[in-house]
Amino acid sequence: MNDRLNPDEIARYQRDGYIVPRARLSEASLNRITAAYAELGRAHPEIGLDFVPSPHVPNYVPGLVDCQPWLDFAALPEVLNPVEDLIGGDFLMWGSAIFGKPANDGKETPMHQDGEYWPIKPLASVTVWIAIDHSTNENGCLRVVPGSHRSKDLYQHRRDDDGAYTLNQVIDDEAIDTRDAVDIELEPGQFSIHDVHLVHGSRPNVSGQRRAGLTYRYMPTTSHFDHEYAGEMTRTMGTTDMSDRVLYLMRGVDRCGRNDFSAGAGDRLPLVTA
Ligand SMILES: O=C(O)CCC(=O)C(=O)O
Repeated sequence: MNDRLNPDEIARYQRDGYIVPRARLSEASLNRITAAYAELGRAHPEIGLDFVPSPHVPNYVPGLVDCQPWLDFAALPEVLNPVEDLIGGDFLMWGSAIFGKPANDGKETPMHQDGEYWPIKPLASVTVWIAIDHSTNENGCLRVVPGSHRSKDLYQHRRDDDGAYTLNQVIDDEAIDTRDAVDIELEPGQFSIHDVHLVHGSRPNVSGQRRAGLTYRYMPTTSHFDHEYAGEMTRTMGTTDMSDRVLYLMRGVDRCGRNDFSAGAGDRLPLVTA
């Protein structure tokens, strides 16, 4: 199947702040991801699978060193092509995470905007959210507020460290109108893409079905991933420390000329692009 986005899909992304492309991952790619996730769970029973940050960075989660597959998946052409259609031909990958949502007690992801805690100037990124399992209303699929990205405003977020959520930055219900929120239900191998300003979250998983999703964050290189500002955000807001975050140029060149591709040198794995 042609994995490029058509003009209608691009227009819907711009209007709603997210899209589920009509193309999906090949069966071979999905099988590789599913097998890698099973292996991660088998080799690391000590890791809480609700939220696995940066599986593509060795030892980011202490002891997790078999990270190459997770970097390889970030470079799948069937993922990069639609990303390029949305943000242009010059972009880098700076983040990944697995939101595993185990059956019966998978944690809620509170409503939030990703941009609240990312050190990117000007703020720009897309997230690709790949369904490893069926992702449904029952098992806590991604929920988004369509159009909430358009003003590019960031809502007031509250920090919540009590461990009930996958993330600690929360927009309180009173602050946003979630009446128009929609569920993004996906089959394994389908994926959604959402904008950095979009309000989104997901409910807890109280069903008997696991709901694992794999995410990658890509930003156009017209923006600057500011490592210094990242350190400042950690000190003042308590955000995850991204001051040494490794950046991978996925396509094109560094347009702004300020992105530091030497950061996190010891963590850098070889990037193999097709
Ligand atoms: O999968 C989830 O529950 C939340 C994912 C999310 O917030 C994100 O990818 O930005």
